[in-house]
Amino acid sequence: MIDPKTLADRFPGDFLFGVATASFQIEGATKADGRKPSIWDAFSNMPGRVHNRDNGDIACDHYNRLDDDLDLIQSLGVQAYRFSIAWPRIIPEGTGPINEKGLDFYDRLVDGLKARNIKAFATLYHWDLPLALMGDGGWAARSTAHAFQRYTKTVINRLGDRLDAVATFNEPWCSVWLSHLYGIHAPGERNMDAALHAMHYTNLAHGLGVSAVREEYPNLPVGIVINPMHIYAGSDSAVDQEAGERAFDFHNGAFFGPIFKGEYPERLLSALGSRMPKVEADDMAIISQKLDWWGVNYYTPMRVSDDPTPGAEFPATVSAKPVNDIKTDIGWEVFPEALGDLIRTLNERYSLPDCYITENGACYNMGVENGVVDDQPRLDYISDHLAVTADLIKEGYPMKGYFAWSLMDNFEWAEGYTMRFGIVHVDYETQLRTIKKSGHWYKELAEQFPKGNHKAG
Ligand code: IFM
Repeated sequence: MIDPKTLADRFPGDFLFGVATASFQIEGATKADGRKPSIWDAFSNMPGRVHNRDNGDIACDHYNRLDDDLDLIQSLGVQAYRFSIAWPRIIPEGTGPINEKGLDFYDRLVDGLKARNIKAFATLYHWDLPLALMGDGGWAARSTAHAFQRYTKTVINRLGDRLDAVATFNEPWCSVWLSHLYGIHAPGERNMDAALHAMHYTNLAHGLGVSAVREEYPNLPVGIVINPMHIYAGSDSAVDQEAGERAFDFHNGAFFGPIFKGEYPERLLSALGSRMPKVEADDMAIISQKLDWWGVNYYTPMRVSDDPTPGAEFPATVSAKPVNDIKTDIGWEVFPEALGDLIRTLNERYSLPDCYITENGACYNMGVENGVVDDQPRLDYISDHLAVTADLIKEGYPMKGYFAWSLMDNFEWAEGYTMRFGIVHVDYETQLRTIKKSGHWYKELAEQFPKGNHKAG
């Protein structure tokens, strides 16, 4: 275990330590104050989609416990809170009437953060698409990108004066590939053509969202949060190396290419371009507007080999064996070096702005014993990844902050409530919050900041 104060010495004094959550995962109150269903309400009500048929109806009941949860965040000594805004609370049908009560909730949230001197990092889309938009095709429809632009304008007009940063999307990889190709997340589609439409319209929505933010508050730092894969080829063979490049283009290039270079990767276009929707004349310019920052969500590396099956669909890869036997309770390989390799590779290939680690953390499911949650493996995971982050700062990469995923245990999507990522334990029967050992450790580190005189290294 790294001593938090020793680790703190490796970060600049203005480095931000924060905690992160997302609306659908914690809020509950899915029918309160005019909110209408999202695709995740529908998906979790369908048998066989979410473990145990868990849903977001109550979750952490954060909607009704806002002030106590803000006190909890403050008690962790952090400087920033990353949260997402639920589109179905703001424009419940996706298009049409605006729901003032939904905006009021986030007004209270942001004011509550300001009153506690905590920076507000908002994400506009963390997967809770208003269900009504599925009637037009959801993310496979161009009209959804325009609906997103109006939603963005509505939110920023109301909250933009008090936000410290805004992200358009959280993890487009998940809302595109995991949701439309692999069928694991809502809406559970398994179709490459649908996925390619979702890819382009998500990228377009991001660009339209950036324009909307800048029209309302030109000085509000705007960015996007991506979960890029650090891809290791399963062997040194030429076919596996080439498989690694294809995987890079598919998993990362599909988003980094248009956003940071104004173009889709060549390999992706030649394999799948004919199945993409029409790219209109201004689309790529809208998508590739310069960003103020970007967020990286990192948990585990991706290891791939060539898929030798004749006619295998792009990227034509299969999973290769993890090199580290240590896995978290959700089965993800622990490999902190990949975070460093990932940031180096992405900066080599794209010209990237300031970077925040907007999510990092680990799933361990130990419970409360005698009032204590001893989650030493999570503490080790976080401290090892922070050590890599400090190395990156020393090498000159513009790493500006770190948000632990997550503030508290919550609805882990298709895994329901069984998988726990919080640094605070939630008892879902009583809604009692208990700060875990990792949370106490993180507090000791975070409360060293801000410091005016820190030197990175
Ligand atoms: O819980 C999720 C979060 O919503 C997005 N990033 C990964 C986390 C862990 O799976």
